[in-house]
Amino acid sequence: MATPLQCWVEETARLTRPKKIVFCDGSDEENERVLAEMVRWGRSFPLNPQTYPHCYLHRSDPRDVARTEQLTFICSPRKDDAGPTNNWMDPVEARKKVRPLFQGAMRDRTMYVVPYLMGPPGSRFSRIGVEITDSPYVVASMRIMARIGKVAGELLGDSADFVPGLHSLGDLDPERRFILHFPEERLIWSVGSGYGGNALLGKKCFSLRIASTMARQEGWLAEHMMVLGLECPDGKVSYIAGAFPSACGKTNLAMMVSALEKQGYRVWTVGDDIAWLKPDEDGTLHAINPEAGFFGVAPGTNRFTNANVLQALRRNSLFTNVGMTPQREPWWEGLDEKQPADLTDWKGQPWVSANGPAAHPNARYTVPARQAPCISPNWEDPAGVPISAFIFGGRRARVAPLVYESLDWQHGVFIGATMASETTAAASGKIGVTRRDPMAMLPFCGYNMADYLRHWLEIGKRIPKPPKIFHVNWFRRDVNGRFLWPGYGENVRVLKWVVERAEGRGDAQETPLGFVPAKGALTLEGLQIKPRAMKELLDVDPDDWGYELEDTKEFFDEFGDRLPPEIAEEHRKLARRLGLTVSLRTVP
Ligand code: GTP
Ligand code: SPV
Ligand code: MN
Repeated sequence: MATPLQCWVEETARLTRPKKIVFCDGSDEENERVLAEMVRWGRSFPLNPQTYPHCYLHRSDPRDVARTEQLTFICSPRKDDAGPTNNWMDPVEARKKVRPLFQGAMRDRTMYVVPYLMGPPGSRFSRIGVEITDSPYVVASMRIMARIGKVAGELLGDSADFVPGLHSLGDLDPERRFILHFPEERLIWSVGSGYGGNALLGKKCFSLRIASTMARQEGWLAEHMMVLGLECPDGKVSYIAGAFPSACGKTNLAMMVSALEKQGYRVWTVGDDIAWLKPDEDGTLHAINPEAGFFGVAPGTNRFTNANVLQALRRNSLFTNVGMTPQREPWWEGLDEKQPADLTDWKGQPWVSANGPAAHPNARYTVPARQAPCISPNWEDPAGVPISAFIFGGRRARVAPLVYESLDWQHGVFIGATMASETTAAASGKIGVTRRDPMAMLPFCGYNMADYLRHWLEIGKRIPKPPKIFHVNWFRRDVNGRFLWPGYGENVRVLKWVVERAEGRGDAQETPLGFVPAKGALTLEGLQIKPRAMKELLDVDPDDWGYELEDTKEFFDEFGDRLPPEIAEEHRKLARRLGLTVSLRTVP
């Protein structure tokens, strides 16, 4: 009897007509063959074998350099179940429309069958997926980002309990590109893109969009969050999970070199992009990082902003859409102060300033997590790590203070629900436009965002010791457009206060938004920052917040009466605390 996996593979082969099928075992020998095939495709090259052993540069199609949210769909039978913030396609229509794009799509290609495990082996959190793909670059990337091959295949056995994801590069034309999710069937179809979150199906497609629907049914959370441990001078490590939209600082925060290291504060990385969280018997919420690698934004990464990752990516790493030096080393804007001579740009042309930056703004490195010097000794703990605090943060030039703490869980969920951020190069489209992005999940929630907020409210009731919820903003600017806060390793000062507050210590002052650090409560020694800047960083401007209340009202009104009444209640309470009158339509 054929197993469910074999049946699906055969059916897919009949549809896509590959010249060969490879079942990936995840071995080193196999990896060498995949890398060789990747190089044969002509868009990938080995880098300097002395300084970057086992590293490759990959240049994706210039039309295929970021997630394409406008081509990403949730295909639940009812449009309302996808909700107003998702693109929706009827599942029957979706199949009819996209199936032809897979027909014969692998004719001259090898079809790789990649079983993978999201989460550490032996964990109750972990889940199995299988990606079928015709891209050797995707296989090589999946090998870094997830636990692929035997480890997953053996766990799966004859079971049907896996999330199938079918991926083909197609012809890479955005006109024929679709990233489809069928939450009811727990199925993913992706065609026409070879890039990141569009093509590495274990990442956003499974671990967020499909997993969020599983989590809702099963009583847990699948979140776009980094997870770090802050070690304090007494040796105790407290874990913080943080949701920030794409390219808003998760990786840099999770891997920071603490500015307070001499005082005994150190950061350990558990994950940089995705967290799966479950209530634990000990009464807290525990988190794992389902991934095994980091797919991080390269530009801006340097020995001051993220020395840990620079050290990690000197071997066994992939670089996508970065520039290259004559020594065949990867290069990107912000790596070092001086631009080297004779660079090759991300498109493979000799770099000239008229053509823009040498590295694409969304150029990325793909590096095994275990290579990071800051990796937490508990990062693969099957039980996960207990979370003391959540932080929500966006990229906001104005409005949001450096840090504030919610009054309680319900208010904290409201703070997450009202997150907003300026758009970045991680997704195609305009950059720098402020958009509402609840819990940094706008592009990643696999179901109606109103139901998602309800799920968050419910989960809180079921955890005896829920994490405290905070909001941060590293990106506030002064009137001249300069960042007020130095960011990066200095962010540890804020984390220190967060942990103190989570433990019931730390001085705070109440504002209409919640608690902000009291004067002197943030450790600022060794930091050159003017008291005026600190004041500006923590300022709550009633005009800005009046506008904010209007904007959130408009956003929430889209959900009609599906919006949890608690959210409307918090909106009303905030307006009252600010002395303003704005109320949601849904409020009776
Ligand atoms: P995704 O991988 O897209 O989910 O992004 P991310 O949230 O992990 O963002 P990442 O840490 O890669 O940061 C993205 C950009 O923000 C980089 O260009 C960083 O240099 C910049 N950045 C990160 N942290 C800070 C900070 O504290 N202050 C400032 N000013 N910039 C930051
Ligand atoms: C993001 O855009 O949030 C990423 C990169 O982490 S991608 O994998 O392309 O989604
Ligand atoms: Mn991300």
